[in-house]
Amino acid sequence: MTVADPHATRSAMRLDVVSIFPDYLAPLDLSLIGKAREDGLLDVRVHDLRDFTHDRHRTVDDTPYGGGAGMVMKPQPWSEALDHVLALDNPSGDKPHLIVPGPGGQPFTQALARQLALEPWLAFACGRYEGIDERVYDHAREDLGLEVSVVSLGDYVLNGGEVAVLAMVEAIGRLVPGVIGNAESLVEESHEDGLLEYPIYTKPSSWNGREVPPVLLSGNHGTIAAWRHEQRLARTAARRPDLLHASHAGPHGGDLEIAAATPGDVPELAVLRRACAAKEVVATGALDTPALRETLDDVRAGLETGQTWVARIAGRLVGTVRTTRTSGTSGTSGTSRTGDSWVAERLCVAPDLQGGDVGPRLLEHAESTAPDGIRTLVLRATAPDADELKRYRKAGYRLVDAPSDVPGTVTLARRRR
Ligand code: JCK
Repeated sequence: MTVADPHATRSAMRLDVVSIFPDYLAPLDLSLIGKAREDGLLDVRVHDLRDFTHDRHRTVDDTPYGGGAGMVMKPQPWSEALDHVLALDNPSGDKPHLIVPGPGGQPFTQALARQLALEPWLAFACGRYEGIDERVYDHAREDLGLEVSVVSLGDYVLNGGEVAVLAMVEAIGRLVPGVIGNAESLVEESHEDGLLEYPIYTKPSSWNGREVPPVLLSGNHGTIAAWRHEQRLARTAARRPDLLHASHAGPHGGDLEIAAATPGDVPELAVLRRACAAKEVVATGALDTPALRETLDDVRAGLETGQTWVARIAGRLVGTVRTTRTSGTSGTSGTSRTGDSWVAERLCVAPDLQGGDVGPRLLEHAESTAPDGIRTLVLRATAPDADELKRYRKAGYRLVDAPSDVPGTVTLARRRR
């Protein structure tokens, strides 16, 4: 007799793991993940890389070309192991997303776990020694057509990929529908606001002379919620100050105050500029972005040319823009005068506040400082993404076909009434 399966809409997520220490992955038989395998929600298969060697010593490593410490994993066993994984119970020729743990990979985060939990099939390649011959990655991508991601568990050095795979499979597996019985626990997690958890207590209310904080016994849910929020803020400030920003100060972080930059603003300004430069590097792939090499002295010197404006909320520097006047000319001869224009450039907003009103308010301020008689407002932007261009359009700016002195920079303009 068949029983209605509440999870019948999704077939088991398949997870293949290749390692020279398959026993290292034995914990995947236990606890929540082991139960999910029994329930048919996860289909985990562990493979021994040495089964794909052909010599008497089952060799998987060799010395590195170019010299250096340690040994490197040979490509051949990996190639055969991947062929085996791809052929196993796979009549329709589906392809897994190949995850290779490595100390130099993209960080494994809850956001990445959430993305990977949507995949039907993941394969994990556990390296050892100094890692795997680079050609295995190229072969998997280019010849096998796999998506390959090198992923790091964190900024410390392990001896191999196995522990990282245990952590990743646990983090990903618990996000697969049905693996965690209580769906509420997951709903709560998706309301993340970037603060650490509040402290938790259970019975007895007095233990070894230690009391549960009385507020938790008060039955006053409003007071309890406020106390828990305070605890989260205090903990985050103590343990993870990097997670704390102005948006946590409360619903009204304070008013936006715009002022002319002074030498005292230089250090904060340099940090903000660097955050924006890093985003440009990612967008353009230009590793030589000058803004990334800007020193404190450069930022200080920049205050002398044109006018730099800074925006603060509750004391925190959240944005900046620079305004200058240029003599406007047009035409290839460069002689026909069209009147001076007012240029706003190096508009930069703290990454966590982009898309809000800091950018528009700064731009509005920059425009309001344009002298009378200026007819053209120019906005220079470096490698704007589609969202930014949309915001500039909304502010009345249109892309103009003007030669740009800085590569990657685009020029937008609007007429002033
Ligand atoms: C996979 C082999 C060992 C040890 C060389 C690394 C500067 C290279 C990881 N978060 C993480 N830390 N470590 C790993 C990880 C380590 C691995 C393998 C994952 C395969 N090793 C190893 C030292 C080096 N140094 C830093 C040079 C590899 C994950 N995920």
